[in-house]
Amino acid sequence: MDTKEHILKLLNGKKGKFVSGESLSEQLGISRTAVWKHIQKLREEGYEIQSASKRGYRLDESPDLYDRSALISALHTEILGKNIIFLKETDSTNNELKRLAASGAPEGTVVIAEKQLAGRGRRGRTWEAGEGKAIIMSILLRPNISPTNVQAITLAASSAVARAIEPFTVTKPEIKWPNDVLLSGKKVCGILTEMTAEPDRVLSIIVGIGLNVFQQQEDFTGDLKQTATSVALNSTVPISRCVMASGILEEFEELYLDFIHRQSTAKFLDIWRSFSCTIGCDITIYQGEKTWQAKALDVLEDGCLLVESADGIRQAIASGEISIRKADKTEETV
Ligand code: BT5
Repeated sequence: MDTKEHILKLLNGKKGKFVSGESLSEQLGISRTAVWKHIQKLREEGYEIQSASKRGYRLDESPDLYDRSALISALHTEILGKNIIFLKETDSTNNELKRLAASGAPEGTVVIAEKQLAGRGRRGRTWEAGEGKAIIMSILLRPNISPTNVQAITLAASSAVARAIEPFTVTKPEIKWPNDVLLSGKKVCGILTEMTAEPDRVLSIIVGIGLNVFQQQEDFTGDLKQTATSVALNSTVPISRCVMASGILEEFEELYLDFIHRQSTAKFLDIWRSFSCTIGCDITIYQGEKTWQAKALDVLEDGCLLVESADGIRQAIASGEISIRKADKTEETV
């Protein structure tokens, strides 16, 4: 963290209260004039910092800068985001992180981009994210687990997103199995998890998160006009992508470390269940050419969905697509 970021962190810690120039200069080991120069730089970046003689400096507003220093100063994690690469533009943050992982990037490395030229969904689908309107980020994990546990880790990611956006939204976020986060029945976030593994050991997992933050309805095109939404469209409070991105990383880290230490998915599956809009519903399952109907009963320890078909046969599904059948028999479109 450079000195400017350090000052921001100290002021952020006492947001709305004055911190004296003397205390800042002592904590940082620099002169009060140097402190003042850094404060000026922060003001130029859009931070509203009040100053008063004998009282010091007070941070009033943080801009939605979505840059390295703003994000780092908002982030309180041990691993995730300790190494952040911020890009103006890339093909896909998952691709970028895959390249970095191949050359030895450490666990917790995060790639964030303002714009993706080839954003990817699952099974070759595309992910649209208007420049400056979304959170586009990928997280590198290197857990010592078997490949069969990876699906469960991806459920931790959707649980983390749901938790991180909930304080900003007027409606409760919902999660559609496995990983779509919805607001008011429309998709606000998609997650693409990719892994490299040996038969019994994971080498790396890349969790790519695309979250619609500032889009207005007219920003969505084609089918997305009906199926997509953003946090802003479901919020009445000021929104900052920095705060939201750091919130996602903090929530995800808490769930991930709990899983690694206890070797148990219980904690985040309970959270996942509390946001689920799938459990208890009649669903249609699409697996390759096969389409069938069942009732979703629960999510299992390994992240599979336990379903029961009309003839009473229960089975766990590990992959595929589902749509939720509503009481009036119309299919949900997302
Ligand atoms: C997903 O796939 O939902 C995973 C999306 C992951 C995107 C992130 S962004 C950072 C990282 N880098 C990448 O290249 N990808 C990840 P899937 O379940 O297959 O859903 C894709 C479908 O969602 C598309 O076919 C569209 O119908 C819809 N869609 C595309 N963009 C959307 C958006 N911004 N909001 C809501 N729905 C969208």
